[in-house]
Amino acid sequence: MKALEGIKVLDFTHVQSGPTCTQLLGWFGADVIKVERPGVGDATRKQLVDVPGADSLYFTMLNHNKRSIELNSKDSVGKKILTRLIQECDVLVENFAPGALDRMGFSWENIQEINPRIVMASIKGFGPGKYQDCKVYENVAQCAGGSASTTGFRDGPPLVTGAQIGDSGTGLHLCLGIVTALFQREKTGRGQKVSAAMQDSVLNLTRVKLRDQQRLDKGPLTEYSQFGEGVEFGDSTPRAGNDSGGGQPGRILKCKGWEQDPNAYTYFIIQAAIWKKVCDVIGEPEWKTKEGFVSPPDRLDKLNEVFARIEKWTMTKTKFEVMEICNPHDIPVGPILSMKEISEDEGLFATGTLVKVSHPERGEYISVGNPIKLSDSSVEVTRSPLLGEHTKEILTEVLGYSGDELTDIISSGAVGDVK
Ligand code: CAO
Repeated sequence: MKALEGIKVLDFTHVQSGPTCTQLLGWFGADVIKVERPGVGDATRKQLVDVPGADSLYFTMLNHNKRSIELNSKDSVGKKILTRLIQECDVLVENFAPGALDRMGFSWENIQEINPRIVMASIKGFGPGKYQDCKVYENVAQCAGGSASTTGFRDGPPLVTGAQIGDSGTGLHLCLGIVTALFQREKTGRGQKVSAAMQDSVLNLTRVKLRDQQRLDKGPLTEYSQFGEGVEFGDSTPRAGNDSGGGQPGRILKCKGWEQDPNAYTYFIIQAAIWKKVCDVIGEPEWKTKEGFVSPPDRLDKLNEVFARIEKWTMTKTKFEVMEICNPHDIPVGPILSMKEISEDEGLFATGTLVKVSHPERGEYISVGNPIKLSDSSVEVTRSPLLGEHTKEILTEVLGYSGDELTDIISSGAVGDVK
């Protein structure tokens, strides 16, 4: 038995943010029915194509454990089928541009009337307010949510991060909202509307920087390298390079081979508790007692010197050797792993965090499995559906259409080219 077994999800999502949410629901055992425009489907099917004629990795890696039905939701027959799906499903998830669902004739009010038990979950770029009508993509959310202004180096421009905190981050937030609403429905019998804005989700993930914004009103941020370097603070949280966010000085340092390998680096943190061990490991035992080096506040204006010395040591070791040497001393270090190294990591395959999936059009590929492990609800990652692969199955098995009615629906053109 899977945690969400019996829960039917009408998946009206596309691109990345919404599909990450419904993929999680699928992994937890829900029956996810992805509604796609006939003949077109989710735009990502044909974006960043690497195998001609096959669904792209962009699509396949975001749409595992789903069924696909082609349905024109602007056509009268399509609307009738969509209404039936809303009646049958427990959850409707969508991430259309603001107002798109209303324009189709399916406002939250109408949806509630059709099925008062349904949980309707929406992702938009912004919450209510002056930007509520904007279409939004990942990097816009990273910028508007405060992440970009606090990422990068002080003397460089704002930076976006490779982690898709705007899309996948919002999908995660929405997923939690949906499961919470289902839990509340157990008691009230009623569904509700769940909303997650990408700006809000990014801000939630960037909350330590809003913490620093308010601390700045009380004085300089002493744990930032900038303080030790004697550079004045402005009126907003600055970009902090690779400083650690929690007050313990940390940096990314070169390791052996950095001249050839762009990822031969390690993260290195010098927590107060392990400072003496760091001194021994790098060969500077006198720093343990040397004036100006003993306590963390003493060292704040010498962090560049300290890390330069540690780097002299890390450059004599590979990033993995640094880890092997430092771990037994509880010195927090972390190798900078490339995507190549990650995709070859047997340990990640063993836990199901990485999976190999077989696809009829593209063969075998690697994907990220469910990163959330439930001891009583195992996950089997199944391939993404082909466009409209389950149209007939959903019309007959889920909605109960048969005979002439089914024939009329299929010949109407509202459900694509049914095989
Ligand atoms: N049948 C008929 N019409 C359909 C359909 C179906 N099955 N599925 C979608 N459509 C229609 C929509 O109704 C809409 O029509 P109208 O513009 O006439 O109302 C149209 O297709 C396009 O939908 P869209 O505006 O959502 O798509 P877009 O490509 O123009 O915009 C995006 C994409 C992502 C910017 C926008 O959907 C958005 O802002 N979503 C919310 C924020 C979000 O999730 N962003 C993350 C995206 S991942 O980076």
